[in-house]
Amino acid sequence: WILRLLARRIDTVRALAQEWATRPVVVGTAIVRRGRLLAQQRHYPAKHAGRWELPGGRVEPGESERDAVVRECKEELGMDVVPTGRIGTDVPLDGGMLLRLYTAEPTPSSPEPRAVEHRAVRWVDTSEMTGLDWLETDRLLVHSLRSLLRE
Ligand code: 9L3
Ligand code: MG
Repeated sequence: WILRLLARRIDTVRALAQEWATRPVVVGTAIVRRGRLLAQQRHYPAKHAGRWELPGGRVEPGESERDAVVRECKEELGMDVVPTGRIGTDVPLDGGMLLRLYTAEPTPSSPEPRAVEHRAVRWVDTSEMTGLDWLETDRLLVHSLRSLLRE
């Protein structure tokens, strides 16, 4: 019976792991240049308007997370970026999604960021970063970015 009990436990853990692994992912992007982080201010929906976030969005079906980072930075900022790694931990979002943070560098020929769908974009240093009115989910992540920025 102990084996049967163990088998049932393992099934439960496997089901949970499966559920977690298939949660839709929203990628966020930490773009750092000359010791400053790029932040953008949301314009919509109303409940997020005026709050600051890291650029990014939903990964589309069949798309890799890194490709989503590149696509979202192009759509939202008009920038060309290269993802360089992952940082921080996954943060749960409404609707069962997960926010997953990537680091990225602008390509040498990338245009300057423009607020295409957003209210504003800004390169911030550590103290400006701390003072911004971040979305709660992003505020949890920006602490892990301090080491990337210049004091
Ligand atoms: N979200 C939170 N922080 C972020 C990003 C890029 C997204 N840094 C949340 C806001 C939305 C959801 O994820 O509820 C989907 O993002 P989007 O497609 O509206 O950018
Ligand atoms: Mg977005």
